[in-house]
Amino acid sequence: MKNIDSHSHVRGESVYLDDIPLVEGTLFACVYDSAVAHGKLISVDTREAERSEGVHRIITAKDLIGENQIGGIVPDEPLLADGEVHFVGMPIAVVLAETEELARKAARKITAEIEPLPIVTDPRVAAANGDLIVPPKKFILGDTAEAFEHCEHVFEGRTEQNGQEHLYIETQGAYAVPTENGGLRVYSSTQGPTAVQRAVCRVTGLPMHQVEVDVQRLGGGFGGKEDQANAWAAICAVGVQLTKRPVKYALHRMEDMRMTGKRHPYSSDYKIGLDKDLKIVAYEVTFYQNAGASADLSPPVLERTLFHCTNSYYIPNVSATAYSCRTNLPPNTAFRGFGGPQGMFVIESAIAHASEKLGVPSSEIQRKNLIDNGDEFPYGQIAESDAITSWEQGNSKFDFAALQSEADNFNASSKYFKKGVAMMPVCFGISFTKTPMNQARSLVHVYTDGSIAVSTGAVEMGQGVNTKIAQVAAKVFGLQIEAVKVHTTNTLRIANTSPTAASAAADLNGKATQLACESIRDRLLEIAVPLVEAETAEAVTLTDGFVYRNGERTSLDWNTLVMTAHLERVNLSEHAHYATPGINFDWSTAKGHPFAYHVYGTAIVGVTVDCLRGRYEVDYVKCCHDFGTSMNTAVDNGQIEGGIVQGLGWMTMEEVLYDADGKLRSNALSTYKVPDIYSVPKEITILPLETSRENLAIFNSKAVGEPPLMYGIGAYFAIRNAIKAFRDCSPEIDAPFTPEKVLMNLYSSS
Ligand code: MTE
Ligand code: LUZ
Ligand code: MOS
Repeated sequence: MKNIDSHSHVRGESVYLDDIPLVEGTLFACVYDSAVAHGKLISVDTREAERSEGVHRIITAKDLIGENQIGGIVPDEPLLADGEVHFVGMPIAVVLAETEELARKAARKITAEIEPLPIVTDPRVAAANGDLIVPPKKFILGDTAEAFEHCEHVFEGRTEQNGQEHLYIETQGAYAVPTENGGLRVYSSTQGPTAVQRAVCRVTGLPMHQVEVDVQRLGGGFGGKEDQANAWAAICAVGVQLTKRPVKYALHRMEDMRMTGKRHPYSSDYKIGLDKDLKIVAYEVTFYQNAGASADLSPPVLERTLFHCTNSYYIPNVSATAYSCRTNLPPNTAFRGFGGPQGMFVIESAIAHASEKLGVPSSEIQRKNLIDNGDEFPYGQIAESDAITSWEQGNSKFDFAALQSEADNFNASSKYFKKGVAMMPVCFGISFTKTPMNQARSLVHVYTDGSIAVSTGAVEMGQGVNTKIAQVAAKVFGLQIEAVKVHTTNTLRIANTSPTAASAAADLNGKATQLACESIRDRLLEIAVPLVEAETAEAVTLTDGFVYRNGERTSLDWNTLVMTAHLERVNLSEHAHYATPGINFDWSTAKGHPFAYHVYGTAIVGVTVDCLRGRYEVDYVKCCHDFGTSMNTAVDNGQIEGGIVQGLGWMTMEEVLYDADGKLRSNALSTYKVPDIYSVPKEITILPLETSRENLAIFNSKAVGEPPLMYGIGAYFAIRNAIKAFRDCSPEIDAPFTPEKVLMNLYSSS
């Protein structure tokens, strides 16, 4: 089963924001943003820009009719700077002009007088200043103080990890069109149509029923459009409100890189205690999250760091503390894994540290501590674990020991090329950690020609959710997928959506679609019973476009059944709601059962380091991954491959660089390197974990969007192992492992 978008993608016919035909009279927006990371905004001079060719209007904070606020969790983010600027790239004014070029030209003529204030870019400095976004969060299990006293081995250390640019191929953007009586239709490249609707309503003062948000698909989001699509839609909406003309703004790549937030960098301290059998008895960790200038999604990202701070391991005594630190950088935001990867990186670092000091392979410590059924996570949920099975099945297929000795043999005879291998287990919780967000709706129409239209709250961003939704409807009605069309994500058809995030879109929206389709199917079957002379409704089913009675095909086909039902005035539409059952979390005790289930997997990553140049290649990533029962292996394998490569990029070559003035230096693709076709692993092998466990996923098909990214962490430690094979050293743990850093570690004397 192919992705239903594959043909239109290949032909270039898929519609993205920039492909939407423009309405006559459309104005183009361009933001004038701060060149200073922190300062008092004394004045903005727009006079020359106003006289610039084609300029229709310039907007600053004082022009807003609604609230100058887009902070969703903490109200700390003005749409346009007012009185102060907090980061380089913060929007100050908006030019509206007749063409895109003229808008950009005019924006360059704006100037601002800014009185500099001290700039903080380091989260530890922010924490020392007491500048936190929210109060610190803590997870505690057992008693670490007591446990450390009885540990045979205790190791302490510090790790650094950098951010990551989302680099969705389609940049951020929106197009807002006026509708009658002061309403708005907003096309947005967003993962969260309702989030956009709320932000638009807040800055315009309109009620939500006046604002329609429509999303066809995204050219990638990766979390970067969960919250940060809001600003551009809000800017366009304000433009429409003030000019009564349609307004479009699609960011240029460098604007996008400069003005939007990224994955959160973290600086962390750890203390790990093991007993003589290499069991991890105690783990203490403190995370300093670099949140940037406003909260955005930093608090829930910070929480997920805590949820995943022990990765796939059971540790009986844990004390984890997390600080969200306010700095003068663009607000950092959701990025595939949502803080989980950052938590996992630190425990893997602590294990690597212990392994080095004890002279035992990391894999031995990892294996001894994998979480088992019935073990408790630090947040109180009891594991239904496949950590051990994924490790064992992966190992019996790929044979870590053999791969390790292959590397050792190679290293023994190679002076300037060294191989390194690492294992990387992953355990990722599926559900929004904020329980109320785990709900979705689906609207299904069966038309009188038998064709089916489905609308849900899920946004297609390349991950194939529309294909899965279409598969759900086709399966329930016993039809081919061609009978189903999945329509745009639209707030008029589906209200109050959670963003497409947390890897849960197919589960939540698929389940809602299943419920809607089943209701219509049951009504149709009731009509079918007398027509096929069946005894009961249970005796009839829908398969291959026909009604079956007691498992045998009848002459009643789908189209006839649908038309007959319509003539009998049966409702052929349904709007269903799904809410994940059985989940909860209580922050007053920091305990609960937040996740519908966990996704497990184990990867083995092998690299070769060129020890003259510091360059490296990833030879293979071999993983045993828990799909449950995949609905679509082509889509799911694509998610795994993409996730792995994105994770490798974060851990190895992608380096977000801000200077001390808070200015982004890696501000274009010439200075920010992402994996290309030459740097992807030479081999990716995916072994589906065989498990028969029931779960809450759609048709038992587990969420796959985010978990594979964390296999990429294995590459960091594989490179580190290769360096250690070159010379006896203890490289500090500071990701990403760029070739420059590798080279320094190969030769520097420290
Ligand atoms: N795959 C593609 N091609 N493009 C994307 O933007 N986003 C990832 C993942 N895979 C993304 C992707 C992220 S961050 C998430 S949360 C999930 O897809 C969201 O979709 P799902 O819930 O349908 O898995
Ligand atoms: N977004 C969110 C997420 O709002 N809550 C989450 O728990 C989450 N998890 C992963 C990715 N996005
Ligand atoms: Mo993904 S970070 O949940 O958008």
